[in-house]
Amino acid sequence: MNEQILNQINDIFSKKRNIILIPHSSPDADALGSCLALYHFFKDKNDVNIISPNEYTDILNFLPGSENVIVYDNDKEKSEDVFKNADVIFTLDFNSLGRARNLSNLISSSSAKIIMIDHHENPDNYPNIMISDSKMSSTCEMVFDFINAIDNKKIDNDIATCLYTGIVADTGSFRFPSTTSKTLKVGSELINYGVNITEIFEKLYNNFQFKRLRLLGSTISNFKKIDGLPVLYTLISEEDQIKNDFKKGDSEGFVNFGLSVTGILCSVLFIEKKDEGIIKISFRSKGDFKVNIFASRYFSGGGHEHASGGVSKLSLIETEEKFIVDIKQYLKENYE
Ligand SMILES: [Mn+2]
Repeated sequence: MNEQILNQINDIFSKKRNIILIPHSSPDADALGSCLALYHFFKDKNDVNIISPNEYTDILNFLPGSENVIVYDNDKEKSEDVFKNADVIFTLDFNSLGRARNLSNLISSSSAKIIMIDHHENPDNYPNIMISDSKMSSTCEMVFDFINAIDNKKIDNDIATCLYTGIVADTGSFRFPSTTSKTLKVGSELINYGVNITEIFEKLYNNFQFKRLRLLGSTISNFKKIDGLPVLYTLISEEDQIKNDFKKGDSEGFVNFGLSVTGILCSVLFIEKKDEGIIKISFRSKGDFKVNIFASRYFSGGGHEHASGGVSKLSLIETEEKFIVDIKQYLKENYE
């Protein structure tokens, strides 16, 4: 954070503020961890609310303070009241208002100062203060720097637990290429605040229902290879979801299994969402294979070079057929 931004921030928080912290829709550990860390940081001297656009996986309920999160979909009236008094809005772990879904109008029509902290590429120009760095491992790593720049004595066990969880989740436990020596240093400092790393690992990764394991089994059996391409893909139909009591977040990480196969550089997961009339798509890749350009060109999506999302309004089978044609075309144009 440069000095000019730090001065602006210090100026804003020189008096008591009504603050709203907003993660992207269906928040993950990084988005919610960032919100909750800032919640603990600001709550002594300010009025702070966290509003999530929609529900999220109950796996994250172990994060300290999560009982205070307002879910807009479940509590519209309260959320709108909170917006009326807001002085400052943080948008965390996203950089285009569309990612806040049904909250985007409330954000853009608010007179509050908007502060973005985010690590995705190509940020939109909506905030008053933009703290954006796509080289960062996670928004939580950026929030660590943000808090330290303002008050380096303020991090406590609650803040450290939220930040550590977000960093672990976004870096695949310090494995992904976005992990730098500084990321590990931040992790190490957070452990010094008493973070229980084994407990966080257990809560995040060993905390599922039996049916989720069955769903993982069928998702792995469904993986298909496209002849001659370093690509695997798999599908989760509506039927698979009903059979296995699918809950939000259950398919988190499934797509990564495709990349465990020798020679595979890209793995794709299609999830049928009949209620929304769409197929949700997750793209993962490694090495030179950049998946964000493919996701945006063919499936109205985007994200990071190695981790992107997209959508299709076709049926599951039509989406699969379209994908096979598109990925062949894309590889021919870009990698031959
Ligand atoms: Mn993130």
